[in-house]
Amino acid sequence: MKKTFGARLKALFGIKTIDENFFEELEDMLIEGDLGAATTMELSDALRMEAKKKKMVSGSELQQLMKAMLKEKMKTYIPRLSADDLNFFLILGVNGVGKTTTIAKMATYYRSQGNSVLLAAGDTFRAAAIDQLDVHAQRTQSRIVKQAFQGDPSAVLYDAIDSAKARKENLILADTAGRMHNKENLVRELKKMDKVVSSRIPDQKWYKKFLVIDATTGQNGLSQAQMFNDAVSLDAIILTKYDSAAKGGALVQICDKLGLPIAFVGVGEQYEDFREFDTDEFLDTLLGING
Ligand SMILES: Nc1nc2c(ncn2[C@@H]2O[C@H](COP(=O)(O)OP(=O)(O)O)[C@@H](O)[C@H]2O)c(=O)[nH]1
Ligand SMILES: [Mg+2]
Repeated sequence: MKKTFGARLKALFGIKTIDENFFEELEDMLIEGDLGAATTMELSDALRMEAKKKKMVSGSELQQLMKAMLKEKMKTYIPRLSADDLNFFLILGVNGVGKTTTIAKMATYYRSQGNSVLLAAGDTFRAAAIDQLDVHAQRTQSRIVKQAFQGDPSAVLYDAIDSAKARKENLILADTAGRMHNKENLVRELKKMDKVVSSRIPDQKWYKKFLVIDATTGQNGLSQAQMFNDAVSLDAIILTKYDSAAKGGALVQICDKLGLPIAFVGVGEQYEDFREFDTDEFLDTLLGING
């Protein structure tokens, strides 16, 4: 079996001699691990300096230094809800990344904290998407607001806000389509939804936009984040499928380049396979520390 990224880094940091070969191998590995050229060079330059400054430097010292540097680039944001105001979470991301599954997990998570959750079926692009959310609504005992297939997603969100206000529910989790006939349509639709929600939600402070990123996607995650961030200005990232990914280096780049924090991580297909993001845990796994 092919070794995971963390296991390979661990093996590299375990070698006795820290020489130029070591740094070259490290750079290749970081590039392969989706950390991107800029972050890779910044890290390897800093580690080289450290190795030069001290005469004897161990691999594990460099590994810890690298973790500290990456930690500075990563922020977490664990969203707490207002009990008295209406909170609105717009869940965005390309097709298949795990948006709908994540909504069901979030519904379970926030419901267990005593919130009343309403799901909004904003993915009207695929007929099956509405049924899928319906099933999750039943299983998580959440109410759902939906319209017919191919309806206007912004109208669904609008209705959901009115409905939640009337029922005094305090959290709306809105599903969205990750795909349209073309990118221009998608961006237009995203901006329209954002405008509708902004104008209808009583307090902007409680409106948050999350981008779902599939950990198995690699480098492409950065361009996805850039596209959505340009369209609607994101608040945080949710990483999914971290159970099946050997690496999550693209996340470091997203945090570094766009300055976005990470909220949650999905680690399986069950509702309980959902964690608040923990930077130390993530970096220890990524870098093969304590692995
Ligand atoms: N292993 C694993 N699978 C996941 C995770 N999150 C979602 N999935 C699966 O990914 C597939 C697509 O999920 P879905 O929520 O429909 O994606 P959407 O198109 O973005 O709404 C489904 O088969 C999910 O079960 C996760 O954290 N781990
Ligand atoms: Mg979906």
